[in-house]
Amino acid sequence: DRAPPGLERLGVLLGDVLGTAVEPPRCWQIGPGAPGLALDRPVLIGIINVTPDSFSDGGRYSAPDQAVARAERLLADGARLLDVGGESTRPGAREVPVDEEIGRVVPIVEALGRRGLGPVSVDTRKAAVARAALAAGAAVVNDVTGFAFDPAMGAVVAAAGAGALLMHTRGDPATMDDLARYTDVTPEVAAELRARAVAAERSGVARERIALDPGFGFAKTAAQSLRLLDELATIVALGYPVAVGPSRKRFLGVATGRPVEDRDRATAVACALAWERGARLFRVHDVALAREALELARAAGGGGGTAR
Ligand code: HH2
Repeated sequence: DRAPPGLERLGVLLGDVLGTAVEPPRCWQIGPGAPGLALDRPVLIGIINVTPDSFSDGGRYSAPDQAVARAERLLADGARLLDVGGESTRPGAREVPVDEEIGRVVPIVEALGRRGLGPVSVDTRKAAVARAALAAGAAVVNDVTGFAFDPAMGAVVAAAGAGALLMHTRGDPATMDDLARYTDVTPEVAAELRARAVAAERSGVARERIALDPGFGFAKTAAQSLRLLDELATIVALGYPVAVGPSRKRFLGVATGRPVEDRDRATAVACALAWERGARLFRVHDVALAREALELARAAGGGGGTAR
């Protein structure tokens, strides 16, 4: 249900030249084996952090039975993808050795698969972790470095025929705060994200399996994240499905004065604003609340994502 690749590329080029939006993709192909995710309604991505140190929910879902209960709840609330992460990527976080990360993530992916819970994405920047999680049944690799951290990532995802969620950041958790320097944040993030998408395609990942995420809070100040949220249509105009991950992040605290444990309402509003600007995928902790806000945004008819 998409235009042929050549035509689509021409559309993106024309969109760039004329400053207008291209026909947005209707489906994000993930896989193998998992049906594509239709984008005519919001795709809620429920977060399952199996890390001891994530900034808002560290250590709560590390045992397989806890993660399974969490997954059942997220799916009942309306999640259409479950994002399992074994390494915290917040500023200053410690890098987790590959074997330790595999030991955290793979038993959870297997436990979810045994119970038919999914589809599952694995939140990792390491190709060895992605390979193990994909072999265990994951359908998507969600990489906060957009496949920049590990040069083998593109080939691993391409070989598996999996979906690729490419997020924008700069540097690593130790350096990213210092790299939040932009003349004009949105076009720079758009250009860097497009380069990541092109690199992924060159390593063999099919275009229709790629989704992009501006990476709120990653190598961005609060003001820059807010600006990117407002100008999200520029990212949407690249022609890929767009995901956002505002959940409980500091920029919401700066805007509302709320502490991290009281940011789910602001998260839901941020999702609705992002929907209006053309985002279709929403990575959140509180799926039920975000879904309600997104149902209203969709019913109100916004969401064209027209670039300004
Ligand atoms: N944010 C986080 C982790 N992964 N993936 C995508 N695609 N987009 C995001 O915005 C994103 C992400 C950070 O949030 P969280 O998982 O809650 O915390 P931690 O990194 O401490 O595990």
